[in-house]
Amino acid sequence: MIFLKKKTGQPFLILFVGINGTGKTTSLAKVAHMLQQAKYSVVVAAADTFRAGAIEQLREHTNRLNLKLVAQNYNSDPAAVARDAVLYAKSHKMDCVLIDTAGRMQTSKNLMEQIAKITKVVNPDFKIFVGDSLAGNDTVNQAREFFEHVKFNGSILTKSDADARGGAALSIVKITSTPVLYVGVGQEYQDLKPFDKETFLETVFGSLSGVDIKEISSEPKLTPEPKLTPEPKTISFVSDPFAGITDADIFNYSELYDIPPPENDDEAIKLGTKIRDWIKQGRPKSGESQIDKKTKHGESEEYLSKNEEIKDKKHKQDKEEEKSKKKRGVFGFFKK
Ligand SMILES: Nc1nc2c(ncn2[C@@H]2O[C@H](COP(=O)(O)OP(=O)(O)O)[C@@H](O)[C@H]2O)c(=O)[nH]1
Ligand SMILES: [Mg+2]
Repeated sequence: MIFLKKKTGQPFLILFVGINGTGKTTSLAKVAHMLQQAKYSVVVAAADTFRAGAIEQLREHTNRLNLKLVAQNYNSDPAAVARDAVLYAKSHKMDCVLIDTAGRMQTSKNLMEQIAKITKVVNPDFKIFVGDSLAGNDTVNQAREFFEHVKFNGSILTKSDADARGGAALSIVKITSTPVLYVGVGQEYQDLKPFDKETFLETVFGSLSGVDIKEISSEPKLTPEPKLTPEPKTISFVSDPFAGITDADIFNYSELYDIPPPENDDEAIKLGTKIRDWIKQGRPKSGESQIDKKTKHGESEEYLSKNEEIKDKKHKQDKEEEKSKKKRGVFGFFKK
């Protein structure tokens, strides 16, 4: 990108945003160092004219890195500082301008307006949100707010060298649909690493080196994924056809309709289904369902009783067949 812009003879402008203390200034210096290593010329704009010491801190970095710093006094207009830096870069045919900004103002509205003004005046090519990976959800909320006002292109997560799990990265990427570009891993200039998915996943979910491989291979199903998807109902059903049905209901239903214990899984599953239906219908006693049917369909009593007779016959037959297999408690045998 910088290379393409360089071809046009214009400097490439990068704006750094984020709240105080997250590591904006440090990250800017690291990026400056990285660009220098890649043989790009860099100008730095001290557009944080609000925080005491901010200009001196930046000057220390630019002195060490031997870079040009464009600065004015405290409380001067940051957009003017940024514009000065851009003019300097143009007149000196420099490749990049890195713009540091304030991280806190009287109110967050002031801050957002100030950044919006800088953006309007110099029109940066690239905007980077700097977030502290230690601050977790706070960082996510900051990213959300900054993104609303400054549609940044990507972020740098700092302090990943400390004991941070870094889950914030996931949320920021999701909320803003912009990538995490680099992570800060220390206070030296070279402590800026390209964001690496593998390393990141390892940081968030733990290192594989600490995991006992034997344990995993003996229980291959213990991967986190299946845990996330709810078990399909049929599986729990097969392991217990009476899941969700109380012993009392099984007992009452069996008494009411004189059902013997099931002989096999198939029978048990069928019985379980019947009991569930029976419960769903409000546990009607043998007679109740008739009345229901009658009022529903307006069928004659005669027809119903006839119908019931047939059913009854069949039921009796079934009963005879299964009488010999009579009850063995509430199907305790089923558990293999
Ligand atoms: N350990 C560690 N410290 C960092 C990192 N980035 C910044 N810092 C420290 O965080 C503090 C605040 O950084 P600074 O750049 O001044 O934050 P700013 O207010 O956003 O400009 C300083 O003490 C930095 O040295 C990092 O990646 N790792
Ligand atoms: Mg700063």
